[in-house]
Amino acid sequence: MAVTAQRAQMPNKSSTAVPVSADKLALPKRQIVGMARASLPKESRVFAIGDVHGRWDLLAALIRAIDEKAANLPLMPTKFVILGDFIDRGPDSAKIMDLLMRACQSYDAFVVLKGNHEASLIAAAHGDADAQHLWLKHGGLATLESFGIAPPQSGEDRFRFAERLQKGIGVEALEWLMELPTFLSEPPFFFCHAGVRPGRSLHRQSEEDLLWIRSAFMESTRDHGAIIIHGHNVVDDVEVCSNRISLDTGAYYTGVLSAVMLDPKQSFIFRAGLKPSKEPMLFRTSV
Ligand SMILES: [Mn+2]
Repeated sequence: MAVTAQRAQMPNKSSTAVPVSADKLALPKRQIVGMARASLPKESRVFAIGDVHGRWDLLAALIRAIDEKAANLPLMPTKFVILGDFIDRGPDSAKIMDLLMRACQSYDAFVVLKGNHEASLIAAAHGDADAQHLWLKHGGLATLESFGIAPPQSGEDRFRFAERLQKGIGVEALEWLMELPTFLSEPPFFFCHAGVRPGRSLHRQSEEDLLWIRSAFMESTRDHGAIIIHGHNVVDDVEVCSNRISLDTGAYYTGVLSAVMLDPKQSFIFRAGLKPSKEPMLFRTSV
């Protein structure tokens, strides 16, 4: 599968679909370094949502924006992908986890990927002392609070805390978290939480890299064999590059949650939490 980069093209002003220029968005042009000269092989559409981190308010607003957009589009098979890290930091992890679990159980087309925060919670619930320490330090306390679980008590054994965590979150939800996939391959796109190890086949990536990789992936300009749609590495604004689209706009502290719609003909970026003047941005996925 060939993915060829080309110079960035701003939307054609005669387009019927929200022709917004990068200037109007105050989006630095350097962020759009290339376009994906590729499209989904058949009539299908994918929406991918970046790191939610406990922000129910932003997730609800983003889903509303997607819903409004989708109502005006031609019908075609559609998938929704949550790119992981939907828990921690923000206040509503329990509510979000419940919503996503039910959506997954009800719709095959709704895919939730595992992020490093979900992996940390799983390890913490299995009594891993280091994971418990790191998870609580990096937003896990907010998740505990959302479930009504008390933080570790002084002198509390790590296994005792793990047991309380398991009970508080519930076996069903914990098993669901453990079984979350780490990637979704929809050529010419490949969805995962953090990114991929450059130079390694997409089907031989380690879970460690898919969930945690940072600069080795973010700084790579090589063709990975698919365009990687990911979160994890916070960017000032959605980055559309020739080999990846970065969707983690730091929702928890910036108040901006981002998503992308990938369609055979054209694609949109959605942002929830911005002022109304910032409209969805259009870019092309096929030429
Ligand atoms: Mn992450």
